[in-house]
Amino acid sequence: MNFSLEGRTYVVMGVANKRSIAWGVARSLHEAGARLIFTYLNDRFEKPIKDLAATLEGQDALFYECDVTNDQAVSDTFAQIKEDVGTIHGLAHCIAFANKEDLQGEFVDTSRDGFLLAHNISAYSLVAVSKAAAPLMTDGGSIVTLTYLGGERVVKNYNVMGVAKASLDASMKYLANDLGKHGVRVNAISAGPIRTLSAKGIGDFNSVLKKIEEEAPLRRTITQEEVGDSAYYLLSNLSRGVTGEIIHVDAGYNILG
Ligand code: NDP
Ligand code: KAL
Repeated sequence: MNFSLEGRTYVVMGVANKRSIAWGVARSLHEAGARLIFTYLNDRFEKPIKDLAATLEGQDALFYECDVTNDQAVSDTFAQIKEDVGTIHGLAHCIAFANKEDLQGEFVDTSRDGFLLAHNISAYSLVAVSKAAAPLMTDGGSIVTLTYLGGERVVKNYNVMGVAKASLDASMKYLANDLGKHGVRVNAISAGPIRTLSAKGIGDFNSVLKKIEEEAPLRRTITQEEVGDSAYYLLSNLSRGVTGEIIHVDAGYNILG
C-alpha cells in the first residue's frame, strides 16, 4: 500500500490561524506529500494564511479568497482553481459560524436571522462547495467536513450550531449518495472539543475540556494533529470503500450514555 499523496492536490478551507483544525489537516496532507490550495474568507486573512503556509517546507501552495455565503465567489474560486491546476483530488471543509448571542442561553430564543446565518455558513456551504469542486475531481475524489456531537444530541450552549450540524451531517449523506456515481466520496469527522479561535470566548469551555479528560474512554482531549491524520485517511485511497460516514475523533466520548 502506497501512503504517499505525492502528485495529488487538495483544497483546504477554514484556516484562521495555527490553532485551526484546518491547519492540522493541512499539515497532515503536506507531510504525506500533497500539494495544497488554501481558501480564506477575505483579504484580512490573506497575509496570516500565506505566512503560515510558508512554514511548510517545499510546499508550493496556492491561495484563493472565498466567502462561502457568496455563490459567485464559490463558482469563481473553483473556476480559477480549474484554470490554474486542472484536477483536484479532495477538499477539506472546516467552516462554521453562528452569532455569539445564539451560542448561550436557550435554543428556543434563536432568531430567524441567526438560524438562517448559522445554517447558511455552516451547512449549505458544504453543498455549494461540493457542487463546485466535484467536477474538478476527474480522477475521483474525497470531500471531508467537520462536525460535532452537538448535532446528534443536545449539548449545553451549542444551540443553533447543533441544529446546523445536524443539517450538515444529513447534507453530507445526501451528497455522498449523489456524488458516489462520479467516484467522489463525502464523509465527516466529528471532532472532540479543541481550543481554537471559534471556541475562544465561549463560556464554560474549560469545564467541557475537563469533563472529557475525566470521562472519555482515553481520559484526554484530542488534538488538531489527530483530526488531521483522520482527515488524511478519509482524503486518501486508504478509505476508498468509505462514504457517507461520520468518524468520531473524540477519544471515544460519544459512546458514553
Ligand atoms: P477556527 O475558528 O479556526 O475556524 C473556523 C473557520 O471558519 C475560520 O477559518 C473562518 O474563516 C471560517 N469561516 C467563517 N465564516 C466563513 C465564511 N463566510 N466563508 C469562509 N470561511 C468562513 O475554528 P475550528 O478549527 O475550531 O473550526 C473548524 C471546523 O471544526 C468548524 O466546522 C467547527 O464547527 C468544527 N469543529 C470544531 C470543534 C472544536 O472544538 N474546535 C469540535 C468539532 C467540530 P476566517 O478565519 O477567515 O474568518
Ligand atoms: C458546546 C460547545 C461550547 C461552545 C458553544 C458553541 C460553539 C460554536 C462554534 C461556532 C463555530 C463558534 C462561532 O461561530 C464563534 C463566532 O460567533 C465568533 N468568533 C469569530 O468570529 C472568530 C473570529 C472566527 C474565526 O470564527 C468563525 N467561526 O468564523 C462546543 C465545543 C465543546 C466544541 C466546538 C467549539 C465546536 C465547534 O463547532 O466549533
